[in-house]
Amino acid sequence: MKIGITCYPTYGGSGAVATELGIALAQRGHEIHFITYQQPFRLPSFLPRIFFHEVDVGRYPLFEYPPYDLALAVRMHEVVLKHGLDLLHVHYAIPHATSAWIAREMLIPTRPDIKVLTTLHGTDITIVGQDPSFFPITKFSIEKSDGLTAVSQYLRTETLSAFGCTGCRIEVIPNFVDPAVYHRARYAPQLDDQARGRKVLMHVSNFRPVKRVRDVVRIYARVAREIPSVLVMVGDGPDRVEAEEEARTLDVESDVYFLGKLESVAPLLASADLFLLPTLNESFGLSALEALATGVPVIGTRAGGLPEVVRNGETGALCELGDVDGMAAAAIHLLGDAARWSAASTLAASDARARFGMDAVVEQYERFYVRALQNELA
Ligand code: GMT
Repeated sequence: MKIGITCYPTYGGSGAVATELGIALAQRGHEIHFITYQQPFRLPSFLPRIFFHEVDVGRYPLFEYPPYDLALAVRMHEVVLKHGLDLLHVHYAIPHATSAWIAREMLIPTRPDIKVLTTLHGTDITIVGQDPSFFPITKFSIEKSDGLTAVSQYLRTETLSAFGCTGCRIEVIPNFVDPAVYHRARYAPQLDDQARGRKVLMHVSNFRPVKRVRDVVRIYARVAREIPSVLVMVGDGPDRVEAEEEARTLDVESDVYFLGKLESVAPLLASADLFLLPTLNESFGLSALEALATGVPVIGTRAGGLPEVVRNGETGALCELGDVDGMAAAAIHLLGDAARWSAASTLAASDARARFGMDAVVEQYERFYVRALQNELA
């Protein structure tokens, strides 16, 4: 198949999933065309059967807000015609599903058969899509997609109830991990703290308010009172300053490392003992899955789709939002007993592979595409 993929190319779970899906599909013989405003961050510069088409928004003095969604629609239209794409698969509804709908309308005279498939990732439904300024266009665009997938059961249910789109058929195709990349034994230790007997707690995110990074530092500060440990914070975003301030206030500053954005987190995850995700909401929690696959148990909240990923009491522990004491106690319980930690770590890696292994999930997408092209999704 010839497949166009559009996503947010910067750091973030939806862009990571879309890019890795494209790479995996190309390895399976499909021709993949990324149509984005910048080269996706997880896409290497050259791979066979993968093409990158940059969306240039252009500048004109009249435009205080350059119309990216229109430029994207025009680029999609052009790439479909020039390369004979079979389908456009867009990740994150806003504005990608809308641009794809416009492109498909423009293609009616020449390529009436082109299909538009949308994967819902989370905040496109739970936050941005429900904002009054976007609600009607989000509902319209998802209803106009030829096929819809959501990354968790939670997100499917939330979409159906929030948008009341009774006619929408949404299939759940979960996020996935490449077991060869997220593999503990593959990497040499990246931090010398373990050698010095200190446990490594880790958090990876975009540091947006939804991630509750202050809580990450608070949990760590309680754990550090009982267990010699360090906290490694990977990523960057608006709440980084808050987290740094919290570390100073709680007097743990010297043991909290802020590493900023990294190209690849897999080697670092392999040095972690515990992953912290005390999030407000998470449609899935790709970062938690990547940790689990690397044998790192996850301590977090019972939020959104996270309970579909983390097996509470087995591969980690999930508490109520804001229950810093509960999450710290669960972390101490796991880290304080080597046999308990080891059982959780082993199960985390095998469960992540069994339920979210790359090959099986990519096959699900392939079957979804074939059914779309054969008009079997309606
Ligand atoms: O975090 C966001 O604002 C959007 C999005 C992204 O691009 O990272 O994250 C969502 O998609 C990920 C990939 O499917 C999920 O793993 C995240 O749970 C989800 N984030 C939220 O629901 C907050």
